[in-house]
Amino acid sequence: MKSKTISVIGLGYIGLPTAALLANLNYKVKGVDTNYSALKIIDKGKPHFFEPELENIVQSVIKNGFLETSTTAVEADIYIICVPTPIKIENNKPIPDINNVIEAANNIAPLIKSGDLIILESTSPVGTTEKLQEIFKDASVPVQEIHIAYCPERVLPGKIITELLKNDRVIGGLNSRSTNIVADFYKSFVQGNIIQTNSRTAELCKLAENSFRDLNIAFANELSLICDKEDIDVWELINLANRHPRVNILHPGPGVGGHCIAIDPWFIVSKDPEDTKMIRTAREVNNYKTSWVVEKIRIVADDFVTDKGRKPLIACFGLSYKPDIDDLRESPALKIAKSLMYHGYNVIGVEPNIFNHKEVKLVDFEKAIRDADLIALLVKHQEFLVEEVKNEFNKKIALDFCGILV
Ligand code: SAJ
Repeated sequence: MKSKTISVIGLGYIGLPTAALLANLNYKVKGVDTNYSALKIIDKGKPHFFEPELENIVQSVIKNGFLETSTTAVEADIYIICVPTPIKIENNKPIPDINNVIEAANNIAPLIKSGDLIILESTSPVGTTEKLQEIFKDASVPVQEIHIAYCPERVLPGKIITELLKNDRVIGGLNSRSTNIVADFYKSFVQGNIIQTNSRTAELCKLAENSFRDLNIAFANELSLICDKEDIDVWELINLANRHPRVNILHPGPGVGGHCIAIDPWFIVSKDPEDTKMIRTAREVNNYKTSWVVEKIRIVADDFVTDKGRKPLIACFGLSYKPDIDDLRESPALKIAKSLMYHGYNVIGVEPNIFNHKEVKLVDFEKAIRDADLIALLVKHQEFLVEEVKNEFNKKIALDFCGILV
Protein backbone atom coordinates (compact mmCIF):
# COMPACT_ATOMS: atom_id res chain seq x y z
CA MET A 1 0.00 0.00 0.00
CA LYS A 2 2.82 2.47 0.91
CA SER A 3 4.01 2.49 -2.70
CA LYS A 4 0.79 4.30 -3.64
CA THR A 5 0.85 8.07 -4.10
CA ILE A 6 -1.77 10.19 -2.37
CA SER A 7 -3.28 13.54 -3.21
CA VAL A 8 -5.04 15.32 -0.36
CA ILE A 9 -7.30 18.05 -1.72
CA GLY A 10 -7.93 20.82 0.81
CA LEU A 11 -5.18 21.51 3.35
CA GLY A 12 -7.32 22.91 6.16
CA TYR A 13 -7.94 21.71 9.70
CA ILE A 14 -8.46 18.11 8.56
CA GLY A 15 -6.59 17.90 5.25
CA LEU A 16 -3.24 19.19 6.49
CA PRO A 17 -2.99 16.86 9.53
CA THR A 18 -4.13 13.94 7.33
CA ALA A 19 -1.59 14.76 4.60
CA ALA A 20 1.21 15.27 7.15
CA LEU A 21 0.42 12.07 9.01
CA LEU A 22 0.32 9.97 5.83
CA ALA A 23 3.59 11.53 4.64
CA ASN A 24 5.08 10.75 8.04
CA LEU A 25 4.14 7.10 7.45
CA ASN A 26 6.21 7.25 4.23
CA TYR A 27 3.41 7.73 1.74
CA LYS A 28 4.36 10.16 -1.03
CA VAL A 29 1.74 12.88 -0.55
CA LYS A 30 0.78 15.90 -2.65
CA GLY A 31 -1.29 18.44 -0.78
CA VAL A 32 -3.51 20.58 -2.99
CA ASP A 33 -5.09 23.87 -1.97
CA THR A 34 -6.08 27.03 -3.78
CA ASN A 35 -4.99 29.16 -0.80
CA TYR A 36 -1.54 30.17 -2.01
CA SER A 37 -0.59 32.02 1.17
CA ALA A 38 -1.37 28.90 3.28
CA LEU A 39 0.80 26.79 0.94
CA LYS A 40 3.69 29.25 1.29
CA ILE A 41 3.58 28.77 5.08
CA ILE A 42 3.29 24.98 4.78
CA ASP A 43 6.23 24.90 2.34
CA LYS A 44 8.33 26.46 5.10
CA GLY A 45 7.46 23.47 7.31
CA LYS A 46 4.78 25.23 9.36
CA PRO A 47 1.03 24.63 9.71
CA HIS A 48 -1.07 27.73 8.94
CA PHE A 49 -3.11 27.19 12.14
CA PHE A 50 -2.34 25.88 15.60
CA GLU A 51 -2.92 22.24 16.41
CA PRO A 52 -0.93 20.41 19.11
CA GLU A 53 1.79 18.03 17.75
CA LEU A 54 1.21 19.11 14.14
CA GLU A 55 4.13 21.48 13.63
CA ASN A 56 6.87 18.88 14.22
CA ILE A 57 5.29 16.48 11.75
CA VAL A 58 4.78 19.11 9.04
CA GLN A 59 8.34 20.32 9.50
CA SER A 60 9.75 16.82 9.14
CA VAL A 61 7.69 15.72 6.09
CA ILE A 62 8.32 18.97 4.20
CA LYS A 63 12.03 18.62 4.92
CA ASN A 64 12.25 14.99 3.77
CA GLY A 65 10.05 15.71 0.73
CA PHE A 66 7.29 13.20 1.52
CA LEU A 67 4.79 16.09 1.55
CA GLU A 68 4.77 18.53 -1.36
CA THR A 69 2.15 21.16 -2.11
CA SER A 70 0.44 22.38 -5.24
CA THR A 71 -2.28 24.87 -6.14
CA THR A 72 -3.60 22.63 -8.91
CA ALA A 73 -4.76 19.00 -9.03
CA VAL A 74 -1.95 16.46 -9.15
CA GLU A 75 -2.11 12.86 -10.41
CA ALA A 76 -2.06 10.19 -7.68
CA ASP A 77 -3.33 6.69 -6.89
CA ILE A 78 -5.47 7.77 -3.94
CA TYR A 79 -7.39 11.06 -3.78
CA ILE A 80 -8.70 12.27 -0.43
CA ILE A 81 -11.11 15.21 -0.64
CA CYS A 82 -11.11 17.36 2.53
CA VAL A 83 -12.52 20.65 1.24
CA PRO A 84 -14.94 22.85 3.21
CA THR A 85 -18.69 22.33 2.77
CA PRO A 86 -20.30 25.50 4.15
CA ILE A 87 -23.97 26.07 4.78
CA LYS A 88 -25.98 29.29 4.39
CA ILE A 89 -29.17 30.04 6.29
CA GLU A 90 -31.52 32.10 4.14
CA ASN A 91 -35.00 33.02 5.43
CA ASN A 92 -34.64 30.43 8.17
CA LYS A 93 -33.88 27.78 5.51
CA PRO A 94 -30.49 26.00 5.56
CA ILE A 95 -28.81 25.68 2.14
CA PRO A 96 -25.74 23.41 1.96
CA ASP A 97 -23.00 24.33 -0.48
CA ILE A 98 -21.07 21.35 -1.87
CA ASN A 99 -19.51 23.30 -4.73
CA ASN A 100 -15.98 22.80 -3.37
CA VAL A 101 -16.48 19.01 -3.46
CA ILE A 102 -17.85 19.13 -7.00
CA GLU A 103 -14.99 21.37 -8.12
CA ALA A 104 -12.38 19.05 -6.54
CA ALA A 105 -13.95 16.08 -8.33
CA ASN A 106 -14.05 17.95 -11.64
CA ASN A 107 -10.37 18.84 -11.25
CA ILE A 108 -9.26 15.27 -10.61
CA ALA A 109 -11.58 13.66 -13.20
CA PRO A 110 -9.11 14.13 -16.12
CA LEU A 111 -6.31 12.52 -14.03
CA ILE A 112 -8.19 9.39 -12.98
CA LYS A 113 -6.84 5.99 -14.01
CA SER A 114 -8.00 2.44 -13.48
CA GLY A 115 -7.74 1.25 -9.85
CA ASP A 116 -7.67 4.74 -8.29
CA LEU A 117 -9.35 5.43 -4.94
CA ILE A 118 -11.46 8.55 -4.53
CA ILE A 119 -12.33 9.21 -0.91
CA LEU A 120 -14.60 11.98 0.34
CA GLU A 121 -13.95 13.02 3.95
CA SER A 122 -15.73 16.41 3.95
CA THR A 123 -18.98 16.54 5.92
CA SER A 124 -21.66 16.29 3.25
CA PRO A 125 -25.40 15.90 2.78
CA VAL A 126 -26.66 12.35 2.19
CA GLY A 127 -26.21 11.45 -1.48
CA THR A 128 -23.09 13.54 -2.17
CA THR A 129 -20.81 10.52 -2.76
CA GLU A 130 -23.25 9.23 -5.37
CA LYS A 131 -22.99 12.63 -7.11
CA LEU A 132 -19.23 12.07 -7.44
CA GLN A 133 -19.89 8.96 -9.46
CA GLU A 134 -21.86 11.11 -11.93
CA ILE A 135 -18.84 13.37 -12.39
CA PHE A 136 -16.45 10.47 -12.95
CA LYS A 137 -18.79 8.94 -15.54
CA ASP A 138 -17.15 11.33 -18.00
CA ALA A 139 -13.60 10.30 -17.00
CA SER A 140 -11.48 8.29 -19.43
CA VAL A 141 -11.84 5.07 -17.37
CA PRO A 142 -15.12 3.28 -16.69
CA VAL A 143 -16.45 4.09 -13.17
CA GLN A 144 -16.48 0.36 -12.39
CA GLU A 145 -12.66 0.50 -12.44
CA ILE A 146 -12.34 3.22 -9.80
CA HIS A 147 -13.25 3.03 -6.11
CA ILE A 148 -15.33 5.81 -4.61
CA ALA A 149 -16.13 5.93 -0.90
CA TYR A 150 -17.21 8.26 1.87
CA CYS A 151 -15.10 8.17 5.01
CA PRO A 152 -16.06 10.94 7.44
CA GLU A 153 -13.40 12.55 9.56
CA ARG A 154 -14.28 12.40 13.28
CA VAL A 155 -11.33 14.07 14.92
CA LEU A 156 -11.59 16.58 17.74
CA PRO A 157 -9.77 19.89 17.16
CA GLY A 158 -7.03 20.02 19.81
CA LYS A 159 -6.52 16.23 19.62
CA ILE A 160 -6.44 15.75 15.85
CA ILE A 161 -3.16 13.85 15.56
CA THR A 162 -4.02 11.28 18.23
CA GLU A 163 -7.59 10.87 17.03
CA LEU A 164 -6.58 10.49 13.35
CA LEU A 165 -4.65 7.40 14.36
CA LYS A 166 -6.81 6.02 17.16
CA ASN A 167 -10.47 6.71 16.28
CA ASP A 168 -12.63 4.05 14.65
CA ARG A 169 -13.40 4.88 11.03
CA VAL A 170 -16.61 4.29 9.09
CA ILE A 171 -16.10 3.50 5.39
CA GLY A 172 -19.04 3.71 3.02
CA GLY A 173 -18.23 2.75 -0.55
CA LEU A 174 -20.54 3.00 -3.53
CA ASN A 175 -20.29 -0.80 -3.74
CA SER A 176 -18.85 -3.48 -1.48
CA ARG A 177 -15.67 -3.92 -3.54
CA SER A 178 -14.85 -0.22 -3.24
CA THR A 179 -15.67 -0.31 0.48
CA ASN A 180 -13.22 -3.21 0.96
CA ILE A 181 -10.42 -1.59 -1.00
CA VAL A 182 -10.77 1.79 0.72
CA ALA A 183 -11.02 0.00 4.11
CA ASP A 184 -7.66 -1.69 3.36
CA PHE A 185 -6.13 1.71 2.78
CA TYR A 186 -7.36 3.04 6.16
CA LYS A 187 -6.17 -0.17 7.86
CA SER A 188 -2.65 0.76 6.70
CA PHE A 189 -2.52 3.70 9.13
CA VAL A 190 -5.51 3.69 11.53
CA GLN A 191 -5.16 1.85 14.85
CA GLY A 192 -8.92 2.02 15.59
CA ASN A 193 -11.51 -0.32 14.08
CA ILE A 194 -12.49 0.08 10.45
CA ILE A 195 -16.22 -0.42 10.05
CA GLN A 196 -17.75 -0.95 6.65
CA THR A 197 -21.12 0.27 5.39
CA ASN A 198 -22.58 2.03 2.33
CA SER A 199 -21.97 5.67 1.40
CA ARG A 200 -25.40 7.03 2.40
CA THR A 201 -25.22 5.46 5.87
CA ALA A 202 -21.68 6.78 6.36
CA GLU A 203 -22.78 10.27 5.32
CA LEU A 204 -25.71 10.31 7.75
CA CYS A 205 -23.59 8.70 10.47
CA LYS A 206 -21.27 11.72 10.50
CA LEU A 207 -24.19 14.15 10.62
CA ALA A 208 -25.93 12.11 13.31
CA GLU A 209 -22.83 12.13 15.55
CA ASN A 210 -22.55 15.90 15.55
CA SER A 211 -26.31 16.41 15.85
CA PHE A 212 -26.34 14.07 18.86
CA ARG A 213 -23.76 16.27 20.57
CA ASP A 214 -25.60 19.45 19.58
CA LEU A 215 -28.84 18.12 21.08
CA ASN A 216 -27.10 17.16 24.30
CA ILE A 217 -25.41 20.54 24.63
CA ALA A 218 -28.77 22.22 23.90
CA PHE A 219 -30.26 20.28 26.80
CA ALA A 220 -27.52 21.54 29.12
CA ASN A 221 -27.98 25.09 27.81
CA GLU A 222 -31.74 24.90 28.30
CA LEU A 223 -31.19 23.74 31.88
CA SER A 224 -28.93 26.75 32.44
CA LEU A 225 -31.77 29.08 31.40
CA ILE A 226 -34.25 27.33 33.69
CA CYS A 227 -31.78 27.39 36.58
CA ASP A 228 -31.10 31.08 36.11
CA LYS A 229 -34.80 31.86 36.49
CA GLU A 230 -35.20 29.50 39.46
CA ASP A 231 -32.03 30.76 41.17
CA ILE A 232 -30.46 27.29 41.13
CA ASP A 233 -26.76 26.68 40.47
CA VAL A 234 -26.79 24.78 37.16
CA TRP A 235 -23.33 23.27 37.77
CA GLU A 236 -24.39 21.81 41.10
CA LEU A 237 -27.62 20.56 39.50
CA ILE A 238 -25.76 18.79 36.67
CA ASN A 239 -23.23 17.28 39.08
CA LEU A 240 -26.04 15.86 41.15
CA ALA A 241 -28.07 14.57 38.19
CA ASN A 242 -24.95 12.96 36.71
CA ARG A 243 -24.63 10.78 39.81
CA HIS A 244 -27.52 8.79 38.36
CA PRO A 245 -25.94 5.74 36.63
CA ARG A 246 -27.67 6.44 33.31
CA VAL A 247 -27.50 10.23 33.18
CA ASN A 248 -24.60 12.16 31.65
CA ILE A 249 -25.55 15.79 31.05
CA LEU A 250 -22.99 17.90 29.16
CA HIS A 251 -21.84 21.42 30.09
CA PRO A 252 -23.76 24.61 29.40
CA GLY A 253 -21.77 27.44 27.85
CA PRO A 254 -22.18 30.62 25.82
CA GLY A 255 -23.45 28.64 22.81
CA VAL A 256 -22.01 26.17 20.33
CA GLY A 257 -19.24 27.13 17.93
CA GLY A 258 -16.71 25.61 15.58
CA HIS A 259 -17.11 24.52 12.01
CA CYS A 260 -18.79 21.20 12.82
CA ILE A 261 -21.43 20.97 15.52
CA ALA A 262 -22.79 24.45 14.82
CA ILE A 263 -23.20 23.55 11.13
CA ASP A 264 -23.59 19.84 10.47
CA PRO A 265 -27.10 19.40 11.97
CA TRP A 266 -28.35 21.85 9.31
CA PHE A 267 -27.33 19.34 6.60
CA ILE A 268 -29.95 16.95 7.98
CA VAL A 269 -32.57 19.66 8.44
CA SER A 270 -32.05 21.01 4.91
CA LYS A 271 -33.01 17.66 3.35
CA ASP A 272 -36.02 16.96 5.53
CA PRO A 273 -37.41 20.04 7.31
CA GLU A 274 -40.64 18.20 8.24
CA ASP A 275 -39.07 15.43 10.28
CA THR A 276 -36.19 17.24 11.95
CA LYS A 277 -37.96 19.30 14.58
CA MET A 278 -35.69 18.25 17.44
CA ILE A 279 -32.47 18.78 15.49
CA ARG A 280 -33.60 22.25 14.37
CA THR A 281 -34.75 23.19 17.86
CA ALA A 282 -31.40 22.16 19.37
CA ARG A 283 -29.64 24.46 16.89
CA GLU A 284 -32.03 27.26 17.80
CA VAL A 285 -31.58 26.72 21.57
CA ASN A 286 -27.78 26.78 21.24
CA ASN A 287 -27.87 29.90 19.07
CA TYR A 288 -30.32 31.58 21.43
CA LYS A 289 -27.96 30.90 24.35
CA THR A 290 -25.41 33.26 22.76
CA SER A 291 -27.87 36.16 22.56
CA TRP A 292 -29.10 35.39 26.08
CA VAL A 293 -25.51 35.80 27.35
CA VAL A 294 -25.25 39.17 25.58
CA GLU A 295 -28.47 40.28 27.26
CA LYS A 296 -27.25 39.14 30.71
CA ILE A 297 -24.04 41.13 30.32
CA ARG A 298 -25.95 44.17 29.08
CA ILE A 299 -28.26 44.15 32.11
CA VAL A 300 -25.30 44.18 34.52
CA ALA A 301 -23.45 46.78 32.41
CA ASP A 302 -26.51 49.05 32.35
CA ASP A 303 -26.89 48.74 36.14
CA PHE A 304 -23.25 49.81 36.40
CA VAL A 305 -24.02 52.93 34.34
CA THR A 306 -26.95 53.78 36.65
CA ASP A 307 -24.79 53.26 39.75
CA LYS A 308 -21.56 54.91 38.70
CA GLY A 309 -22.65 57.34 36.02
CA ARG A 310 -20.18 55.97 33.46
CA LYS A 311 -19.92 53.06 31.06
CA PRO A 312 -18.08 50.02 32.41
CA LEU A 313 -15.06 48.50 30.67
CA ILE A 314 -16.08 44.90 29.94
CA ALA A 315 -13.34 42.28 29.70
CA CYS A 316 -14.27 39.13 27.76
CA PHE A 317 -12.13 36.23 28.92
CA GLY A 318 -11.77 33.83 25.99
CA LEU A 319 -12.66 34.44 22.36
CA SER A 320 -12.06 31.05 20.71
CA TYR A 321 -14.91 28.62 20.09
CA LYS A 322 -13.77 26.23 22.81
CA PRO A 323 -11.02 25.86 25.41
CA ASP A 324 -7.29 25.77 24.66
CA ILE A 325 -7.34 26.35 20.91
CA ASP A 326 -6.96 29.44 18.70
CA ASP A 327 -9.89 28.62 16.40
CA LEU A 328 -12.41 31.47 16.09
CA ARG A 329 -14.77 29.85 13.56
CA GLU A 330 -18.41 30.38 14.59
CA SER A 331 -17.14 31.27 18.06
CA PRO A 332 -19.97 32.28 20.44
CA ALA A 333 -17.44 34.13 22.63
CA LEU A 334 -16.28 36.26 19.70
CA LYS A 335 -19.89 36.90 18.67
CA ILE A 336 -20.66 38.06 22.22
CA ALA A 337 -17.67 40.43 22.34
CA LYS A 338 -18.57 41.86 18.91
CA SER A 339 -22.24 42.21 19.76
CA LEU A 340 -21.40 44.16 22.95
CA MET A 341 -19.14 46.45 20.90
CA TYR A 342 -21.90 46.87 18.31
CA HIS A 343 -24.24 48.00 21.10
CA GLY A 344 -21.75 50.67 22.14
CA TYR A 345 -20.08 49.01 25.15
CA ASN A 346 -16.35 49.33 25.83
CA VAL A 347 -14.86 45.87 25.39
CA ILE A 348 -11.42 44.33 25.76
CA GLY A 349 -10.53 40.68 25.24
CA VAL A 350 -8.12 38.26 26.89
CA GLU A 351 -7.31 35.32 24.64
CA PRO A 352 -4.16 33.39 25.60
CA ASN A 353 -4.09 31.53 22.25
CA ILE A 354 -4.24 34.58 19.96
CA PHE A 355 -1.85 37.57 19.76
CA ASN A 356 -3.93 39.95 17.75
CA HIS A 357 -7.47 40.48 16.58
CA LYS A 358 -8.63 43.02 14.03
CA GLU A 359 -11.88 43.88 15.78
CA VAL A 360 -11.53 43.11 19.50
CA LYS A 361 -8.72 44.85 21.38
CA LEU A 362 -6.69 42.13 23.08
CA VAL A 363 -4.82 42.85 26.31
CA ASP A 364 -2.87 40.68 28.73
CA PHE A 365 -4.45 39.16 31.80
CA GLU A 366 -2.92 41.63 34.30
CA LYS A 367 -4.09 44.69 32.38
CA ALA A 368 -7.59 43.30 31.98
CA ILE A 369 -7.89 42.51 35.68
CA ARG A 370 -6.55 45.96 36.57
CA ASP A 371 -8.71 47.98 34.17
CA ALA A 372 -11.97 46.04 33.76
CA ASP A 373 -15.11 46.97 35.69
CA LEU A 374 -16.98 43.88 34.58
CA ILE A 375 -15.67 40.45 33.65
CA ALA A 376 -17.41 37.99 31.34
CA LEU A 377 -15.95 34.49 31.55
CA LEU A 378 -16.70 32.94 28.16
CA VAL A 379 -14.17 30.15 27.50
CA LYS A 380 -12.75 27.71 30.05
CA HIS A 381 -9.10 28.06 28.98
CA GLN A 382 -6.63 26.26 31.27
CA GLU A 383 -4.93 29.63 32.04
CA PHE A 384 -8.16 30.83 33.71
CA LEU A 385 -8.48 27.79 35.96
CA VAL A 386 -5.42 28.50 38.11
CA GLU A 387 -6.44 29.18 41.73
CA GLU A 388 -4.75 32.64 41.94
CA VAL A 389 -6.40 33.68 38.68
CA LYS A 390 -9.82 32.59 39.95
CA ASN A 391 -9.20 34.65 43.11
CA GLU A 392 -8.61 37.72 40.93
CA PHE A 393 -11.88 37.07 39.06
CA ASN A 394 -13.73 36.76 42.35
CA LYS A 395 -12.60 40.24 43.40
CA LYS A 396 -14.44 41.75 40.40
CA ILE A 397 -18.00 41.76 39.09
CA ALA A 398 -17.56 38.45 37.26
CA LEU A 399 -20.24 36.77 35.14
CA ASP A 400 -19.31 33.13 34.65
CA PHE A 401 -20.92 31.52 31.58
CA CYS A 402 -18.64 28.49 31.28
CA GLY A 403 -18.13 27.12 34.78
CA ILE A 404 -14.72 28.56 35.69
CA LEU A 405 -15.68 29.68 39.18
CA VAL A 406 -17.63 26.59 40.27
N1 SAJ B 1 -19.62 22.56 24.04
C1 SAJ B 1 -20.46 22.95 25.10
N2 SAJ B 1 -20.69 22.05 26.08
C2 SAJ B 1 -20.13 20.80 26.09
C3 SAJ B 1 -19.30 20.42 25.01
C4 SAJ B 1 -19.06 21.33 24.00
O1 SAJ B 1 -20.98 24.07 25.13
O2 SAJ B 1 -20.39 20.05 27.04
C5 SAJ B 1 -19.37 23.52 22.95
C6 SAJ B 1 -17.89 23.90 22.80
O3 SAJ B 1 -17.53 24.92 23.69
C7 SAJ B 1 -17.85 24.31 21.35
C8 SAJ B 1 -18.85 23.38 20.68
O4 SAJ B 1 -19.67 22.90 21.72
O5 SAJ B 1 -18.28 25.66 21.18
C9 SAJ B 1 -18.25 22.21 19.92
O6 SAJ B 1 -17.15 21.69 20.62
P1 SAJ B 1 -16.84 20.11 20.73
O7 SAJ B 1 -15.59 19.95 21.48
O8 SAJ B 1 -18.03 19.40 21.23
O9 SAJ B 1 -16.71 19.64 19.21
P2 SAJ B 1 -15.88 20.13 17.93
O10 SAJ B 1 -16.81 20.96 17.09
O11 SAJ B 1 -14.58 20.74 18.28
O12 SAJ B 1 -15.63 18.72 17.21
C10 SAJ B 1 -16.75 17.93 16.87
C11 SAJ B 1 -16.54 16.49 17.38
N3 SAJ B 1 -17.79 15.74 17.28
C12 SAJ B 1 -18.30 15.05 18.32
O13 SAJ B 1 -17.79 15.06 19.42
C13 SAJ B 1 -19.54 14.28 18.06
C14 SAJ B 1 -15.44 15.81 16.57
O14 SAJ B 1 -15.31 14.45 16.94
C15 SAJ B 1 -15.75 15.92 15.07
O15 SAJ B 1 -14.75 15.31 14.26
C16 SAJ B 1 -15.81 17.39 14.72
O16 SAJ B 1 -16.90 17.97 15.46
C17 SAJ B 1 -16.02 17.53 13.23
O17 SAJ B 1 -15.03 17.81 12.52
O18 SAJ B 1 -17.12 17.26 12.75
